[in-house]
Amino acid sequence: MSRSNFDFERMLNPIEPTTLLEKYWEKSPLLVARNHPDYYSELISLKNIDSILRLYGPKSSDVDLIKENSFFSAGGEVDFNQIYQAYSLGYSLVMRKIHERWQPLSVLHKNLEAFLNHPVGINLYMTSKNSQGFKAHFDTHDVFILQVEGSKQWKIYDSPITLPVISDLKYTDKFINQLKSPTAEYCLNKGDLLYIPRGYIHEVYTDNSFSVHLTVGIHSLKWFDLINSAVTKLAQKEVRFRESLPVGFLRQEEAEESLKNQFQELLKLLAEQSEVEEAVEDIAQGFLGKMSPLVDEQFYQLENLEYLNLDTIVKKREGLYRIIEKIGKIGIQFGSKTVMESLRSERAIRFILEAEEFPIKALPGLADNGKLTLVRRLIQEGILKTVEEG
Ligand SMILES: O=C(O)CCC(=O)C(=O)O
Ligand SMILES: [Fe+2]
Repeated sequence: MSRSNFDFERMLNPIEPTTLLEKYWEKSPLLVARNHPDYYSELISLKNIDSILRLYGPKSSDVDLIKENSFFSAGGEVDFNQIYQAYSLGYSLVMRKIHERWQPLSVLHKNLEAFLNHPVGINLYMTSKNSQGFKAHFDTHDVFILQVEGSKQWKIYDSPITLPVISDLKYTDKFINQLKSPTAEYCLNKGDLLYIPRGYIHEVYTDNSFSVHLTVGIHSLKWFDLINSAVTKLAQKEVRFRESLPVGFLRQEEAEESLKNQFQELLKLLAEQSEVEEAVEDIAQGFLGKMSPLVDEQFYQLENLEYLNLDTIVKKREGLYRIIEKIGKIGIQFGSKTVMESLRSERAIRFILEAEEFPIKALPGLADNGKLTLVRRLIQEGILKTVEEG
């Protein structure tokens, strides 16, 4: 596998993905101190930040300036002319969904979603020295912190709720008021990584250095999401799930017993009749349908289609792919897009899903013309792209 872009494995290195998943995932924080300041420099560096800011437009709800929990433009969007002034007053700059604007982060983002099969969001935090953006808090998504410039101090406390959900955020103040001493204190230096499972309270600040880090948030799909999908799908077929609760069900004591009985019956029906494949499909469509757009070179690809020949080398764009099988057809789903082909292309499609990069002539099962037609179509759909030599 080419090392020219970041994926889950390279982001974690030298920790193996399996070690992270078996020992730390949803369980406990992990610091990877690398002593390799430039480890993440290909992803983004200090000099890139101004030009990326411009890609957000003059005002954006994805950009904020925060100092000890107060927003610089309370109630409004940040005026970009004020950003440098606010920063020098100690406000942290937060740039959300930066992967939608910056190609190396878009590639990391798509590689992570392809590996994890969970929605990912990447935000950037920049803080001047001796400052604090957010006060102590916990998040309801797991985070990987990638320190890209300077350093930041992290105090980590216990997790007051195991694997909290968004509605648990209302308890934040209560937990912060009862805070005991931290269980770990780390100085994250340039090139280091920190994993924090959702729920662990953390408090973050700079001392004598400024800091830029990326927060890679994993907004994982949960078992209750899958079960919700299963119920919703079954309700489309089974009218009993669509009937109203009995009129007056809150006040009639006698209704209580029959409510309980009917609830149990419906749960039994759910267990017997719901199809896990259907529920998974429902959840997959919701997730894939929201995949972020291509950020590089599609116009270049379109305008060079006529130069394709059998020796041209192509590869899949980074991201999550699924094979779609329907009667008499086979297809590829990439994001919200599904490209269906006749079964004549089955071997070629399966080959493409497995392959890294390949010359067009290597496609199995099709005549030369068919190979070129298929590749042209997949380039137009933003699935394949050409690999430039050299
Ligand atoms: O750096 C900060 O101010 C807060 C960062 C944080 O809490 C996070 O990335 O989850
Ligand atoms: Fe946080």
